[in-house]
Amino acid sequence: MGELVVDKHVKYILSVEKRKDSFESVVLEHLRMNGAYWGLATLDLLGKLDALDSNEVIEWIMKCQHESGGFAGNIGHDPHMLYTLSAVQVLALFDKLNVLDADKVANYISGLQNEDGSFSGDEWGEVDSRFSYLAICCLSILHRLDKINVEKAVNYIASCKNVDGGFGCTPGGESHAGQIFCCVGALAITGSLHHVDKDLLGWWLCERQVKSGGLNGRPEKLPDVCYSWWVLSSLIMIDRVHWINKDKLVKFILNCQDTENGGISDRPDDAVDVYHTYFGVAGLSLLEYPGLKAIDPAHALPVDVVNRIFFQK
Ligand code: GRG
Ligand code: ZN
Repeated sequence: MGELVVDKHVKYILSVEKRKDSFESVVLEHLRMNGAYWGLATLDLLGKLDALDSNEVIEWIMKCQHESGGFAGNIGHDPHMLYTLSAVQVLALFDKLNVLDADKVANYISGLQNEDGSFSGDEWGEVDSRFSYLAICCLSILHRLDKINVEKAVNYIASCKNVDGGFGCTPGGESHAGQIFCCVGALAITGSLHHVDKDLLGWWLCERQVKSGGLNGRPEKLPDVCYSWWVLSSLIMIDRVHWINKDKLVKFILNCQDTENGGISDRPDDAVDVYHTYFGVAGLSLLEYPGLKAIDPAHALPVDVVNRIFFQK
């Protein structure tokens, strides 16, 4: 079996960052903030965050902030909860949360909580349990969870739970591993994991492992490297990670590397992208692959960064 080609992946991430007019960059223009989080978090897990000029990145991030306090995917675009968490996460990676007016960002987020405890993603109002996670994770990093009604937020997430133990995007929505990560993550951060039936959910999650060793996001679907994050982080948060075959999953992820030019794809032999490179490396970190920084399964940030936020105020 091949190894993780660390130097190639670092080179790949740096090249995507520089090639602002590349195909991938153009396609991802509106969510460049997410791309920045995926790329920079990957570099940090690989121990190479210093390969980039942090001042340039921070300056660009602050240009994406709106009057409302929320962040956009790029300069001149509209703010959304998705980009707001990514912006805060990247600042946390660089230990630069102090450049933020935390109350202003928290006001933007608390303004998106609805009467039933759910959250909208932006001013247009679409509701999804993903946005509950984004709000709770972001406010937790900013030490501002007191700005929302946490009890109502938790009850809304609990109402998205299904009889199979999983969670959907809204009450009654089909269980999906991505949504499960969001709900379990938000419940973990707020100390509310008693709402989860750990054995039932653990069973559903470990059944996501297919013959090749990879994980899928729902029954009957193809395996995909990004579920190494969505499924595995959830299993860890509910203490059931020993229910899957770790060695086979490591092999599946390593098989999705472009060993020549760097980067990781969703499945073996597909084209690589920054998103799957991040979730592949983050998955390997959760699997305790040697040489990688440990990652926190709830906040999706390296453990040393999370410790800095919560224990070194
Ligand atoms: C900070 C890590 C982090 C995340 C932020 C936005 C968000 C919170 C989480 C998204 C969770 C989610 C819904 C992930 C699923 C993404 C995905 C691969 C969707 C694909 O769905 P389908 O139906 O593909 O196209 P399948 O795999 O089911 O065939
Ligand atoms: Zn994927």
